[in-house]
Amino acid sequence: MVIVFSFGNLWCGKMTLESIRKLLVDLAVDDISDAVQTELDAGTDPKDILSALTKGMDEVGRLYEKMEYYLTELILAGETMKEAIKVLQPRLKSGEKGENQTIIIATVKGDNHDIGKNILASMLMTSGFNIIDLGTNVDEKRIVKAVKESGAKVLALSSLLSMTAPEIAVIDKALKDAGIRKKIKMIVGGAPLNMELAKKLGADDYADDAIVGVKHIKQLMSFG
Ligand code: B12
Repeated sequence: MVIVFSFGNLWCGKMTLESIRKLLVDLAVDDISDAVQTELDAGTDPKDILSALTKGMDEVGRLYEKMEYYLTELILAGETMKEAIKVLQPRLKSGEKGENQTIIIATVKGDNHDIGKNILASMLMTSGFNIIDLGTNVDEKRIVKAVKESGAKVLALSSLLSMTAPEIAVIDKALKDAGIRKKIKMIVGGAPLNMELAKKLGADDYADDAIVGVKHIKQLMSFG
């Protein structure tokens, strides 16, 4: 009897996470918050909900590539994700404390995607870090200025477009030219990147999601 009950729960949990992924793909901007809240109330791990939402976004990206979705759908997907994140964000804690260290975060020049960056920023905030969020479409001059003025130990950059990934190398060079590259560790993330490319572009580290990103940033913080 107990076994049947547990299987039932497991099945239901998977079904509702699947329905959250589907609500995102269906661009259900008015229904997603309630669905996320219901899932949280049922005790589902917020990280699993984030993962279901991200899978939904990946599917939207695929539909866009296949030209079944267009820019309007991408925009609506962004709005739907933001509604979901409003409910989810306060529950996305990463556990350990960041002892008030400062991190600069930005999306690189030419890129206006900010959902992933904002998730990372709020997870870092709930971990006790001071966050200087420079926003999107940020050029190397603003980054150099912020590094000089803040004394931050980590620079976290987001790039979602293949076209804008080379901006990471531009920022690396600008920091070197300003003589401050060794003062800061640079971690990057976003769909077109991987560890190998990140290193080629001059970054110190890469993470493929915000949860792993927070862990890596804590490791980077312990440098000399
Ligand atoms: C929503 C969306 C949009 C929205 C963005 C809304 C917003 N405010 O951000 C809008 C409609 C504005 C948009 C516009 C465009 N988009 Co768009 N978009 C997407 C979509 C569907 C989802 C992105 C997203 O928010 N994902 C959810 C979040 C949670 O995931 P994430 O950003 O990847 O972040 C996670 C990790 O990557 C990581 N992470 C992210 N940053 C960082 C940083 C660090 C330091 C670390 C450690 C981790 C980390 O942690 C996050 C959470 O776990 C993607 C497809 C996809 N699957 O990525 C296409 C996608 C990125 N877009 C694409 C394109 C082509 C465009 C446009 C050029 C379309 C156009 N014709 O105009 C424009 C570009 C505008 C510009 N200059 O920036 C392409 C890019 C292709 C490429 N390889 O270059 C994609 C991949 C779609 C596709 N498959 O073709 N887009």
